[in-house]
Amino acid sequence: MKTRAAIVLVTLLTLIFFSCNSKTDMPETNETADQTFEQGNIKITDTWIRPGAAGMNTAFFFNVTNSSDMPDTLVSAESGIAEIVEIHETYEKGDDMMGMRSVEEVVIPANSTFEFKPMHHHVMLIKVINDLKIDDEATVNLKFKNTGDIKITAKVIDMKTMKH
Ligand SMILES: [Cu+2]
Repeated sequence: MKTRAAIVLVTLLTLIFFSCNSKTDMPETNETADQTFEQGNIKITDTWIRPGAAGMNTAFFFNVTNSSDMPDTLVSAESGIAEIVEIHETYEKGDDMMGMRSVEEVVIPANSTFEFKPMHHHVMLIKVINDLKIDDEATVNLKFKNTGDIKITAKVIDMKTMKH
């Protein structure tokens, strides 16, 4: 009887172990990559790219934290994944219509975090070279007036299933 109970127990524990284990082995799709890119007083986090088909437009999003007592300015973004890369802002066109347009630069105030997010500022990827599919990764170079270049990588994520 005792042996049987022990066997049942071992089987149960094994099952629990493997079911827990398979959870942690699941690919981290649909989550923002927890990567941080830091240089000087500038930290880039929450990088992600919206999926896009070759020849079409999509966008790149991220947060910038400036821990300096001085403002810094994002002056350009460069990447080989699109024919044209621009810094964009979203604005109200009137009649409840939203539009977007390119801006020369974006000032990141001192001691603050600035979010590049959908319906706000973003980096526009115009005429994507290859399909950008979920879980693909791409490199983007962000150029700041004071801090210089910060090379980051971003994952392609489906916005609809994002956790935040
Ligand atoms: Cu845009």
